[in-house]
Amino acid sequence: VGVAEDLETRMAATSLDDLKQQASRQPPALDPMPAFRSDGVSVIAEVKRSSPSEGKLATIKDPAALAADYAAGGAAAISVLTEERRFGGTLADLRAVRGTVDVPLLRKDFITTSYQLWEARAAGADMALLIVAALEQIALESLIERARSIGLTPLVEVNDEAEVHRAVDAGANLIGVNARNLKTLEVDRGTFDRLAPLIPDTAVKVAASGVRGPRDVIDYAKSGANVVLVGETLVRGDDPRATVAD
Ligand code: IGP
Repeated sequence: VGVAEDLETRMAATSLDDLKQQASRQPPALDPMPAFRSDGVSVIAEVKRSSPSEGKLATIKDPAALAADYAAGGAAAISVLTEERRFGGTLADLRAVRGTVDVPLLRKDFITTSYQLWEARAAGADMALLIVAALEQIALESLIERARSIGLTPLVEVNDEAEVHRAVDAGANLIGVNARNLKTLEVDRGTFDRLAPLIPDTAVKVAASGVRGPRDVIDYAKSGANVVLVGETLVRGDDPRATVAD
């Protein structure tokens, strides 16, 4: 659909060599894993303008200022949606956030090519999202490897049991359970409880989506989440800094 056209447009405008050049001018990528493995639950706070299920979530005039509030509130990492059509994000948002905060940054997008991984690194990302449901197993494996070779930490997202096995087989060590089914867009917070026991303890477990407040964070942590990823509740909240700190 539109997403593929957007990628083609960018590929026509910026060569892979140019991206590699830009990436080489970035400071080395940050490793989020030590913070994620530390005691207690870490928060990845997300810069999210819109969603397919809710439409526009908030008017984010300055993504960098929002990200600075997240970092001040204690976010261990920040996720930036860069998908334009459905989420209203851009790589410019990611670059703006990179210019402002020094916590690890996740590029949140539908990544299917190594070009997009280079785009992520060139824009200053430290992590890249890989969605199992959107990738053949061979592609998943090669994108995990490619991400690591670029210095990016891949966050591998799953939504059912078979996808957990695919993620583990592909060598993922940072696995996100998305409570929202990307096909139906429905949120089922029980998904994490069901899938977490299938994830080996050598991997970091991320619970993503549907967090309404501190209670849900505590529940996810009790079910074994090392990290929770929160978008909508933070961008809608009037004090994102205090909300992350909570
Ligand atoms: C954040 P929420 O319910 O807190 O806004 O969810 C995040 O989990 C969600 O944005 C997300 C997502 C994705 C978006 C999870 N996986 C894949 C786009 C693509």
